[in-house]
Amino acid sequence: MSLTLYLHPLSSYCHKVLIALYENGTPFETVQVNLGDPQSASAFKAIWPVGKFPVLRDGASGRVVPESTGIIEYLALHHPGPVKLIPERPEAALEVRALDRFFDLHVHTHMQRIIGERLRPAESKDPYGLEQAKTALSVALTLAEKKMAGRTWAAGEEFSMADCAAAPPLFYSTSRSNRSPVPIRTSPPISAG
Ligand SMILES: N[C@@H](CCC(=O)N[C@@H](CS)C(=O)NCC(=O)O)C(=O)O
Repeated sequence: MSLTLYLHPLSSYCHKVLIALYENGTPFETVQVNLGDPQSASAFKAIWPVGKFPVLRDGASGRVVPESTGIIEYLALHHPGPVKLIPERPEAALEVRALDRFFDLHVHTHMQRIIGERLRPAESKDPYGLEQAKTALSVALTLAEKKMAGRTWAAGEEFSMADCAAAPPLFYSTSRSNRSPVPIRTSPPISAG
């Protein structure tokens, strides 16, 4: 098996890459990273000193690919499957890449910030930063709602990397069942999962 994904099972950015792998039935194995365990953390940082997952290692090429978008681009190029994660038509590819950036930077980032606030120790809470993140997330969700209205998938009629980027933060932002930390609302409200 040439592909190894370094991940944590609760990591939403890892979910983004897992969606791409599963969608194409791409064979891979996993290494679970536990940053709380010094041995696991240092083994992982020897591969990717930044210490953020997911990271993909391709045993066939010896290549280490960090960053969820970079990993999906790498998979699309070197391990393509029946589902085109990046469309061939340049204009369609542009839309997919633009939405991938949108969901990472304007939805995922704020969702992480809001969930991260729950994990902070009481003496390190940042209510001002939390409010800023909630507002920014609400703006982004309203935009996403408008952009995706009438589309089957995030970027149009085909599944793509944009859906891999959209699904994890939308799930964590809107799911009641996982006790979303804040009731984020768009106008009109998007349906909660
Ligand atoms: N831009 C990165 C973000 C990755 C990221 O934020 N990963 C989180 C988990 S979802 C992480 O590694 N957190 C551990 C830490 O920051 O110590 C990507 O797209 O892969």
